[in-house]
Amino acid sequence: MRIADAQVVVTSPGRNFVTLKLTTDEGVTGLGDATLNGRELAVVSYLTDHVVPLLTGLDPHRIEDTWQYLYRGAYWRRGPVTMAAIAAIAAVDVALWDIKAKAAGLPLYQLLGGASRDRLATYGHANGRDIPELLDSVRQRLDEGYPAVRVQTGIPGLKAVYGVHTTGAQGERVLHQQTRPLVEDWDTDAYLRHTPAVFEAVRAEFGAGIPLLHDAHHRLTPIQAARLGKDLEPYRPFWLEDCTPTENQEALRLVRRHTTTPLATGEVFNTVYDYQTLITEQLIDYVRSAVTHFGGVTPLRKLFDFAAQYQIKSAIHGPEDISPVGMAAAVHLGFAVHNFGIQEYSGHNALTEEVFRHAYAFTDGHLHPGEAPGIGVELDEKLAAAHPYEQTYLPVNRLLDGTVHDW
Ligand code: GCO
Ligand code: MG
Repeated sequence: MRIADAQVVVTSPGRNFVTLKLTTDEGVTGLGDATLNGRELAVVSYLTDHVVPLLTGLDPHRIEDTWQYLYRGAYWRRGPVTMAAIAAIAAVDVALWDIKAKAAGLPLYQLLGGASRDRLATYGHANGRDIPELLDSVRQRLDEGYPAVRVQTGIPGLKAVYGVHTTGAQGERVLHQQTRPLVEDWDTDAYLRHTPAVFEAVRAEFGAGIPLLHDAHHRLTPIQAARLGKDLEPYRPFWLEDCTPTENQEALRLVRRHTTTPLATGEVFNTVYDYQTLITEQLIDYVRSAVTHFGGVTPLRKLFDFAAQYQIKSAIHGPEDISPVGMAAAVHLGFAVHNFGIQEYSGHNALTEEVFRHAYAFTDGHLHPGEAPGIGVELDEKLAAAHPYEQTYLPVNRLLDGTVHDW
């Protein structure tokens, strides 16, 4: 079997998604997600200009070899090019796994060692502009069956904060035609004072049993993160995510010295090297990389195996900007690895679910990959074409004095 055709499909059924479709000379197709939120077209260019021309004629069964060919063969790695390339390589990798599993007539998880569990526990997003609104949102997630909930609120005195939007199904931002990023504001001191009160209110309302998560979205210094971890300890959070800007792995040494609050990080990482200190020194408890942004199933599987030696678990990034193709790959991988921790899951809007029909199912707060061969996703290309790319950006963040801050 040989790869006969490679197509890059860009569609925006509510937000932008980039999908690679490979077709073999035997008519087997494979899909891969290459979506990089707010920088989609850089990946499209990397794929169409530099990857697609190399793919035709290759043996689709040679997944490891093709991955190394695209990663090592590019010479430039882990840097400015990788930002686009790693999503492009991920798309090729997942499309090849999809083809291999379809050719075998098996769901992908069977090729990854088979099921290690019956279903995947997820967490959903609860958010509110203030605490009462957050409590309503937590109740809604629990009514939907989510076994765990991430809690984010607005902060008194600030107009717009990460994780608190009112437009989408789980409060996600629905972005339309922006030529410039929105500007949000930030005050770390107000946040550090407010967040323990948020946890106290949620525990008072819903009791001690529900796993509660929180995402600090890279905004704190190590000592601020240490303070927050300590202040949250009485409420026993499931984790504190991305407490400091993640490029600096050493920062978590300081946080770890001060708190037993579990730590999760890695959604912006691209390679195992980004995790080296964090894993070998056991500075985190969960690795957050997505299949799409870590170069595919092949390297993410290796990362999970590496993390497992240090009792660190998986927690694959699963916001709405991971397409159903990327989500399907995550669900198959999570189903197969031993050290699965939890899966973030926000679902997608109805139109996206029509563009990408998928075999994975979300029932009672848990995901199952389904038994369709491959990753189990079908792309409706006509419907995708009816919803073309829209320019959008993630917001930027400024302190109250105007200084640019981490978003
Ligand atoms: C999460 C993430 C997302 C990111 C988004 C960026 O934990 O789900 O932090 O909300 O901000 O994926 O594109
Ligand atoms: Mg996050």
